[in-house]
Amino acid sequence: MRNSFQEQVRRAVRDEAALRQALADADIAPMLMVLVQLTGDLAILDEVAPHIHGAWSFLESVPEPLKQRVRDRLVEALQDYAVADRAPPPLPPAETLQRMMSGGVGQTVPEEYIPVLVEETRLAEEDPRAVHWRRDPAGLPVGAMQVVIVGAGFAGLCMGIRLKQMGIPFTILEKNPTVGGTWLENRYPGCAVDTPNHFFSYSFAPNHAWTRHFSQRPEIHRYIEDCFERFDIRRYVRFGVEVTRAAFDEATARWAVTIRPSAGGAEESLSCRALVTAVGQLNRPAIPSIPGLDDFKGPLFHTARWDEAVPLAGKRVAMIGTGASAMQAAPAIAPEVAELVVFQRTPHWAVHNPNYHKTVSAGNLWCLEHIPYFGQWLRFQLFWAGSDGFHASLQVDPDWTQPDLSLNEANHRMREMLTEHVRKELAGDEDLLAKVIPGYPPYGKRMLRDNHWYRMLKRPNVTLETAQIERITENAIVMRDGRVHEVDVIILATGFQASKMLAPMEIAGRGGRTIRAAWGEDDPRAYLGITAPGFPNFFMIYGPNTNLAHGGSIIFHHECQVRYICQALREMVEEGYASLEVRPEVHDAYNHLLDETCRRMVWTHPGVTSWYKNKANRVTVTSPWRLLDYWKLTQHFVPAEFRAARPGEPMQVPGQARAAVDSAERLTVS
Ligand code: NA7
Repeated sequence: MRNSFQEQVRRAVRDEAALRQALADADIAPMLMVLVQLTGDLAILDEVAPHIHGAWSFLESVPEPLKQRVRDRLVEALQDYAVADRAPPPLPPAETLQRMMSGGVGQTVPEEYIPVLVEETRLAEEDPRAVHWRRDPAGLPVGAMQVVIVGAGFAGLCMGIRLKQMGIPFTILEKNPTVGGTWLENRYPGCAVDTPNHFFSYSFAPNHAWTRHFSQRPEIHRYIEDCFERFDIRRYVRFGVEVTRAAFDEATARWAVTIRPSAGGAEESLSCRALVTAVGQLNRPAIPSIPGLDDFKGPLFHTARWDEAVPLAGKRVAMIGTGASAMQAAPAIAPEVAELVVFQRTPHWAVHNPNYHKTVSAGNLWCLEHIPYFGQWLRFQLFWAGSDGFHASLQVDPDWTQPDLSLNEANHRMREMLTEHVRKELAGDEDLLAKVIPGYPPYGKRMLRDNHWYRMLKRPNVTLETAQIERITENAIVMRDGRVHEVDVIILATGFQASKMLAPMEIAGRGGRTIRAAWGEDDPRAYLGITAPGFPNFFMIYGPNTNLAHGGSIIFHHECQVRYICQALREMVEEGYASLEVRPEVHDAYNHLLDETCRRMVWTHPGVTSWYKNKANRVTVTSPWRLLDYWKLTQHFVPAEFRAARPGEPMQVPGQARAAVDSAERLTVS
């Protein structure tokens, strides 16, 4: 750590002109944090902080002379460290960190967040989420813990990296010919991430070279590929094989995983001690059951199965759906098509972010690469900008007087702010405004980022159709009111079968009971979204109720889940367990609490349908917890919440059995 710090400092000051040029062009808040960390000078923090009004870079109004002082002081501090060959500064105490963080984002960062922020940003340790053996692994049967991971996307890769670090043998099974998961499959024009990229990346593998704040698919896919190479995980992947079934054999306490080549061919069986699914929630496209869909003679495809061979230039194109995929794809193709008819069933809310289309400035790129802690502090800011800030505003106020439109005062203010943006974009087009403003509260469906959507709707070659589709013919979409849209191409931006989690795999646990039997068609449940009773040695990443809809990055959740699973596997190896299974009462208490919490939140609003919930209006996909709470819940694997068995022995609760573990209590315990 010391060496790399000094090396970095020396490199930073090698060319003072380059350093000064970069600082002049870089974000002031992370720069200020670095300065305070290097110097311990809280006076400059107090001077600058009042001019910072939020965590996004565009929310500061620091006067130029003050900015220049920060830059000059930082140059001096770096030079001082370089010349004196000083050791890196110690991590400031929690109180100082809280003061720094609060100043850096212009809001009070509560004390309880400090540990998760220090961990996420790696301010104290290079890789604080690595799971280490508590006993000498040389004397443990580590090699007997064979793990099969299903899926080579972000989640499967993270799991593979961690297992490799622990020396646990594993194989990743991937249905596609290469890595990337959802970032491989979704190739539609305009496909991009809507979580800021310097946070939407592994904490242990920051990428300082993102060219945009919200990168496009190819760059994200490249990052995944790079991580596969960097951590040498590709050689553990079997590509082009699909898992059809996995069955737990109680006699051997092992999973038999049936695979078949994606291209067709003979089935094969693999045996493993533990099975981890990393297949995502948005894996299987939802194809709408519109009468006549199969009669259409022109090209018709789903956004996640984009047909690059179909030229769209000069064509009349229909896009059905106005969710996140349509929001990105439609504005990307609108300029080249002859006509674009967008079929909206329900409008979505979309928020404007000035950084959404921007590239990362040259100054920021330079500082990320050269200045110690700059990347960590930038990550902190983005974490804060997009984490739990809106969580409180998504709770229903039972006394609120406009419950159809919003949930509470803060949510209503959000509604007004979002509406104001649309109004401005549509510049007086009241008809269009009436069509695109949702009747339900903000965040009822996934909050989208305005990808110049409203401007696109004003284009002369774009029509927003809000009537109901009746049927599709060989060359047209016919509306209920009899109007006909003749089109050449139909694009289905109709989303995914999110509630049908893990489908179409058949997962059979104890007694041959399948996960489908346990969950029904669309009612998945799990403890912490990770593990379910009746399914020993089985773990899910991005399982039930782990999607994030109030903020955050799904990669943060993946890392929480992977750490937890690694701890569970460590427990098995160190204690010599052949099987481990969550206690039903622990699972049930957790899900009861989860359902109660969801019931008070925006996603169960009666005026909204979304992929977050099932037909019975139960939220099955999305997490109701703050990022902080989920981090706490998954930080430590608790053996007493499980039953375990050594080979040939009956299942029992390890150690001192607790009568019941109260998830509510765990939620408040740090
Ligand atoms: P979404 O967000 O599920 O959106 C699907 C859209 O398709 C939505 O507007 C639906 O309208 C519409 N839809 C679905 N079925 C039909 C039928 N039968 N007729 C008309 N319109 C229909 O999927 P996306 O792919 O955009 O995004 C999924 C997630 O991927 C996204 O949130 C990110 O996390 C990444 P509805 O709103 O149901 O009335």
